[in-house]
Amino acid sequence: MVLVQSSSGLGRVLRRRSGRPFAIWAAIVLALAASVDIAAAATGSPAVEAPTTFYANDFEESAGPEWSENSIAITPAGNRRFLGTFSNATVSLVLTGLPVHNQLTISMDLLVIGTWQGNAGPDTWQFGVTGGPTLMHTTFNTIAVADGRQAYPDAYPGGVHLPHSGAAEIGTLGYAYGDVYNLRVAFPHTGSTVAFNFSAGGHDPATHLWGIDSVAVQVDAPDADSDGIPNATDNCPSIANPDQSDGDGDGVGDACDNCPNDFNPAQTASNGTGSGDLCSAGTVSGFSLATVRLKADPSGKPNGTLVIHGLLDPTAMGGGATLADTLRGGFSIAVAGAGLPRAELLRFPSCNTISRCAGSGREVVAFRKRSGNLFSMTITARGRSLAQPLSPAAVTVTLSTTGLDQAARVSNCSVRGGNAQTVSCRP
Ligand SMILES: [Ca+2]
Ligand SMILES: [Ca+2]
Ligand SMILES: [Ca+2]
Ligand SMILES: [Ca+2]
Repeated sequence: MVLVQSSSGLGRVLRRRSGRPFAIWAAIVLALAASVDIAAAATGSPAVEAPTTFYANDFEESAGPEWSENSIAITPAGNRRFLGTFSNATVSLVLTGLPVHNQLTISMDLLVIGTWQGNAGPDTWQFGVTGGPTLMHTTFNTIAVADGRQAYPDAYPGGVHLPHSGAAEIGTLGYAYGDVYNLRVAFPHTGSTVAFNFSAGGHDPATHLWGIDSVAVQVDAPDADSDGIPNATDNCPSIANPDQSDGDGDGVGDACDNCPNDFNPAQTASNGTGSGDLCSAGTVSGFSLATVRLKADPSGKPNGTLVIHGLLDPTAMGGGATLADTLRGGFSIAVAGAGLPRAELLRFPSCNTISRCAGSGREVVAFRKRSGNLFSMTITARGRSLAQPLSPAAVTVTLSTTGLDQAARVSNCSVRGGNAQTVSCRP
């Protein structure tokens, strides 16, 4: 896998070694695009995502299995490597794993080689999406005879233009006749797979050849509220909020958050007021706390420990009849309070057993059935960044599952050890 900058063609051209899985290559392209966005955010400009280059190939190394044909030709002048040459063949490009999008843009350099006679042939060339739509169907004329005309840059039939009209290069490739056209077409598209086909028609294979170079496919993501942040990554997809501010860090932007000061990623609002249950008075909770203990590392290293003892009543929580139903799909725990350096977030993405589950970091949760439908829950999280001094007056723990937020609070906190090294809080 080699990424190179090219001074010609499409600007940013990504070169690909043969034999590497395409998905990995595409992922690196996407990661590269993401890093560009991060750089933009760091310099203070809005985190607007431009169309992302999903696929690019300049054929400097190989075509890859996404192409139905893999012959590489080299131009007599300039040693340009390109996919070709072809005459009457149909060449296809299949891309899979496209991210969420509503438009694709394909661009390429088309090399028209030999004695193409435009509308007089007609010497047609076309490309499109397999199964439709046709994106271009036109003719080219490489030999400037007096009455020669070509359809490009319009469609055939219909376009009547002088030979070479719209060409980026004329006669530069070292062939007796050969022009280069920079083609770029955007079209509506959704779905994770696309197949393109490229073909020419009615040609004498000895004198009418073509090839393509610097192929790139960009995905444009939908942005329903036009705030520059695509729906897929917008923390409030229906309200324009280009700053994406999220004061409580629950992943829901302030502009949409039904409890903007409380960590409640599930946005539960069962009381009919539109306000989230977590910040509404009188909401019944099936989650209560017995103790929360925090221990900082005296050296200041991220080696603190957090231990939470609580009680869960799945029936009262309303998330499901059983604990397994309630926690199916994973859950997260947020620990926050004035006097803590920052909110601590623990994630348990999959909990296939309700007896004991490991989290995504160094955290473990254990459940034990008590009476009726009541379960005790013990969470131990190590390697936390808890920095001294720890001096919370109260700690709020929010348990969030798919579609459910439940919070409990302990406000009776006592500090032990020098420099507030250990804190223990009870209700
Ligand atoms: Ca948006
Ligand atoms: Ca928005
Ligand atoms: Ca929020
Ligand atoms: Ca919130």
